[in-house]
Amino acid sequence: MLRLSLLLCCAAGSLRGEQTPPLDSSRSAVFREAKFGMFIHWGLYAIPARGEWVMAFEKQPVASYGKLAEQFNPVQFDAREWVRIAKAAGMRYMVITAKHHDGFALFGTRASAYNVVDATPFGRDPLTELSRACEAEGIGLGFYYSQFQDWHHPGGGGAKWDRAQHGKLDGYFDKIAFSQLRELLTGYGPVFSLWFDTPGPPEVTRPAEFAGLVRSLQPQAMVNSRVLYSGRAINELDGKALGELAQMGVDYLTYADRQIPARPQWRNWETCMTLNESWGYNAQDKHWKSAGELIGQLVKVASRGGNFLLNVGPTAEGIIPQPAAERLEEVGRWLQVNGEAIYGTEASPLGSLQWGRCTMKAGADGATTLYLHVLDWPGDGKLAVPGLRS
Ligand code: JFZ
Repeated sequence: MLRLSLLLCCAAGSLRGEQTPPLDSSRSAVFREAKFGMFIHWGLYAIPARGEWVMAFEKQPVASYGKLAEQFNPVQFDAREWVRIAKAAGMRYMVITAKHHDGFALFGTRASAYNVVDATPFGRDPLTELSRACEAEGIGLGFYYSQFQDWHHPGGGGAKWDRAQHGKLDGYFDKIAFSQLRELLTGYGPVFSLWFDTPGPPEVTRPAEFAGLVRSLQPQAMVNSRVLYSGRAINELDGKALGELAQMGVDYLTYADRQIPARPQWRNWETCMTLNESWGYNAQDKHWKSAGELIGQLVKVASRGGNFLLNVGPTAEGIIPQPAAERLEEVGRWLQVNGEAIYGTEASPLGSLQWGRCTMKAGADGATTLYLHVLDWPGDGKLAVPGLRS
């Protein structure tokens, strides 16, 4: 499929649609410019290679799943190579699972021995190495942190199938979650974003404290809405709820996985997407999206004003699977040519178009640039751009 970006300048005033509470702030500029990031799901679950939910799906006892740590030795891990792949793909930031629901910390933490430095033969801290490699290349580094669900530490949230999981939620929060979050916010330089997930009931899961801790220790870090709301809830938020989120220190909305909102949004939001159908490495999953499909999704997300966070699931050896790397490279080649129509753009004011999608940039001089992404050339060769008065 042929994709072209045409450039069209018009002196129209504001072409933005209705303004909703924007969740905007001084912090947002870099995020809005960046548009495209790499999501990384990596942990002990890369060893069984059946996805990051394997422990829960198979109700594996805490002790036996935990033994995977003794095998975790990704000697081929090279932070600079991962950053090179992200950068060549045109990605401007990455978000990595510092701790997923299995409770295993992918960083050196004093709050729990269940971490990559103390419990594995590998003994290195991948987050330290990534933070250095990202800094050297000008890539933002954000952390996914499962603040509520934790299947390993007593009192952690989520389903329970083992006595070892029983305990007080607040005990888990105070001993593990807040301590580890503090370490992530103080030990790795500037943090691009905090990506909370599966928040649990707000009355007992202390969302304001989580957001507040980020705000106080890393004033520039972007906080996602999953500190309070699951992805599905995002569609139903009214102005009041959005105002409360902003008040809490939340900077952007995370839609449900792989979901792209039906209409343009002039506020900060992000869609996370899998390259195949899995987040954590899954050896059986060969359902890779084509580069063309991925570019189409990136354009669709940009045309509705969002960021696209595209996931890779590295192997237990520390390698980003080849089919993933190949597709990312191709997306990067497209962005080399068409990046101007993606980075720093906002949602299209043109509504749905017969032939493709549109992104927009408002210039300092009051002029507006519309980028037309032509996905299907009209048969008569005439490209109709509706709704322009100038
Ligand atoms: C969560 C995690 O459980 C999953 O393992 C992965 O990390 C993913 C990115 O996030 O899964 C979700 C969370 C929210 C929804 C669906 C799956 N949702 O709101 O539809």
